[in-house]
Amino acid sequence: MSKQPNIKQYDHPAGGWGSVKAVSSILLQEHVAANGTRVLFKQNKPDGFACVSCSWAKPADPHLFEFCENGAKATAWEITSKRATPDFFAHHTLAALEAWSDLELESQGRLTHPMRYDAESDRYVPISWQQAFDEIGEKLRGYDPKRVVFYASGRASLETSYMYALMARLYGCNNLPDSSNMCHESTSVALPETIGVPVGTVTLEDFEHTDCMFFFGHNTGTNAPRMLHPLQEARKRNAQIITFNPLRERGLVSFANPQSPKEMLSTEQTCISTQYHQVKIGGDIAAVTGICKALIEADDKAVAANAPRVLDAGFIAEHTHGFEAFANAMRAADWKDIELESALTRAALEAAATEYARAKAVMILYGMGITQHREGVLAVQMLTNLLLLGGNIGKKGAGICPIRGHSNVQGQRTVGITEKPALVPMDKLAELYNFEPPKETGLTTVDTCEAVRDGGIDAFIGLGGNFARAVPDQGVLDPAWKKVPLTVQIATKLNRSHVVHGRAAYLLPCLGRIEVDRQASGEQTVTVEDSTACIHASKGMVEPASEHLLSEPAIVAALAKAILPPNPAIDWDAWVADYGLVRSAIERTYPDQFKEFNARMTQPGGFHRPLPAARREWKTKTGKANFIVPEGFGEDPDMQFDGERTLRLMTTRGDSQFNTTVYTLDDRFRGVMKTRDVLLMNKSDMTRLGLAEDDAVAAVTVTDDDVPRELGGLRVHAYDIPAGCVMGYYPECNRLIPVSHHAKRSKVPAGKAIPIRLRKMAA
Ligand SMILES: Nc1nc2c(c(=O)[nH]1)N[C@H]1C(S)=C(S)[C@@H](COP(=O)(O)OP(=O)(O)OC[C@H]3O[C@@H](n4cnc5c(=O)[nH]c(N)nc54)[C@H](O)[C@@H]3O)O[C@H]1N2
Ligand SMILES: Nc1nc2c(c(=O)[nH]1)N[C@H]1C(S)=C(S)[C@@H](COP(=O)(O)OP(=O)(O)OC[C@H]3O[C@@H](n4cnc5c(=O)[nH]c(N)nc54)[C@H](O)[C@@H]3O)O[C@H]1N2
Ligand SMILES: [Mo]
Repeated sequence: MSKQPNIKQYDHPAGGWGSVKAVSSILLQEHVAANGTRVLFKQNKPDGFACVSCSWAKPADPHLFEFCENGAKATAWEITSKRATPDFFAHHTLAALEAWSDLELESQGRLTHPMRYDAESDRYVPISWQQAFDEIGEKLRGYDPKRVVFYASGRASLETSYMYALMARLYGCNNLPDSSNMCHESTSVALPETIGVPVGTVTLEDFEHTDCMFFFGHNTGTNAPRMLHPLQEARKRNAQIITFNPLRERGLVSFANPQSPKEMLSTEQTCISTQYHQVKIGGDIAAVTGICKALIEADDKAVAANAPRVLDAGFIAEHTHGFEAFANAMRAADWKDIELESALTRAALEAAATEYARAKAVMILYGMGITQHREGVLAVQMLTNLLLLGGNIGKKGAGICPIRGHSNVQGQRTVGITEKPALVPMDKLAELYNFEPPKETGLTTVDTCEAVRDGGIDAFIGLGGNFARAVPDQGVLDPAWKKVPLTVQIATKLNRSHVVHGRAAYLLPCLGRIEVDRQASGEQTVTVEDSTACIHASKGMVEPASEHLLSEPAIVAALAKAILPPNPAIDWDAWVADYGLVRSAIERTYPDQFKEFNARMTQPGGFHRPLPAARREWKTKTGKANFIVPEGFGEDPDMQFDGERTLRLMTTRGDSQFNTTVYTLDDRFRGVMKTRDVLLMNKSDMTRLGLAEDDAVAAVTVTDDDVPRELGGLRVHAYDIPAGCVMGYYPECNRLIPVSHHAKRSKVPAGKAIPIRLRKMAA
């Protein structure tokens, strides 16, 4: 085996020529070069389609190319000319396909026909749509609704999502887990308690007014690259950007705008972060404690000296609850502990506090580095604590900005995809559709994993996504899926969740969002909600990948008709014929949020849902914005085995993937090329553990249950990362995460701090 290390630091800016090259090569790889460029012009435009990649905001006055390198990759991936036809399935048993990699499975291209699993030949075979719906309907009508799960990945439109959630509730359950359960659920639990809304308060306009941004645990250059434009503009106004991340992510270090001829033809690049703090994995609660402590103690001194206040005392008095208890906890925190837990110095944290105090308007932005921890909920609440000290919620240029994942994950929640009945206007549904909605809390993603493991479900329906691959503990769960009586997957491309299937299994191929959706009333438009709570219209423009595809609303309506008795209050066929009628139903269900939905959806920049917190109205139990007192620094209870051989593993995305969809093996910005089977670690840990560059190791999870969890064939490389921390790739490392290792209360799998040990393997 080669001993050549293939990890080389990438010194170029994010964006730049590397980005242009990556866009043209993916268009070629998917055989869509000519069509691809025409399509990219319409991406994220008011009269075009909403990008199928991330959920970042879409401006009212878009750039000529309002897409990024990774958005272009996602588009090329969907409009690919490759096809996974019945002929392909005739040639491969599922036992054989199980050995294929994620990249190989999805590389077969778009699914073209509805298929049913044939146990005798161990293959998927074509079936007519009608027969598929009849058979699925017959089975589901016989099951206990409480044992049926309706999963949603965050991509399907507001229209589809509303219909899907309604179908599940009419059927009789709230088992509506979604990708948000693995993602920003920590946000959805944390923010209602502190500021009374489940979503962020920042809008695109705030970027023009902020003078300081704190960035926690998000790899922006890779996962929301269009955000680099407002960041770059803010930097040009000399706004400060203060980043907390164990890795020096390229996009947060420097950026050259690939759409600016001037920057492309010169070596001009913008330095993005003005302070970069390489916090230890899971050290954010300690780091924010340090910043809050510095601010509160500086304010104490100002009060004593009768000098101008450091904190916004007026805001704290009028708008918040719990300040004194919080301030006392911060005063009592010991710098030694803060430094140890965060791996940052007191001086570094005081420097961050100084910028906070100097700024008139501060924003905090964050991603999975905050939410996917055992203490993810508390970590989010520490961020709101910090904002409240300076009155940085509900004013221009300030606020909290959870950077969402999937392009409509936030919107799915807005229209009812949730396991929590309290978040849904059940009385309204009861009144509109004349039924008794189920009251019991449904299954989350983690609950679903446990139920699959323990034989607790009869059927799993997946509206997109790749559940089996995205969740933890594959070693335990993969064999358990085979005992589930029925799995149904609505999808565009072949993935592991189709190969790891139930006893009866159906694969229902659907239109993607970029494709023209023709129904009885003509070509249809759908809508999505972005990370800043703006709703946008999206209209497909390329010909469908196959004449046999159905749209997602059509599939959901057909399933609903197959499993439910007729309901005079719902005409599913009329909804499919004209999605405007579904939007009217959404408006009737949520009249405040979706006023004049059909008229406003095409407004450039989208229309903004009203958020009370943004107006300093606090819909919390105390009627104020709440400070939350941390009990400690959020020590991970699963790191109790923290001996010197135990390391913290974070699983992250590379630059060339969308979640479980891997486009190529390269992670250009981190300089990891042609492989994902690596662990990046601190040189001192390697020396301490007797490991040399490119050594082969197995990672072994450290837990106290008796399930062995191990992943071999990984190569270690020295990297600029704090001691004790290791980076590996998602989804390859998912089998190392025990299902039980999830955030308290929000149940988000704690994929950012997995306790592991390394075992050296023969090379
Ligand atoms: N191109 C592309 N875009 C995407 C996606 C994609 O896969 N590809 N996925 C979409 C989805 S669903 C989501 S949720 C988002 C995800 O976007 P991100 O939130 O950026 O997700 P990750 O790739 O998991 O990266 C986590 C980041 O947090 C850092 N980190 C890890 N642990 C810690 C910690 O303890 N503290 C701090 N401060 N930082 C930490 C990591 O170094 C990394 O920079 O992106 C969305 N957009
Ligand atoms: N270890 C670890 N695990 C993680 C994470 C992590 O950071 N670390 N991140 C978590 C996060 S944040 C998320 S959001 C989840 C993601 O979990 P999922 O959302 O379940 O997974 P995806 O990989 O986004 O799903 C990809 C599949 O969606 C299907 N698809 C694509 N477009 C469409 C469409 O338009 N319609 C339909 N019906 N199907 C479509 C394709 O078949 C494709 O194979 O993973 C989570 N798991
Ligand atoms: Mo996500």
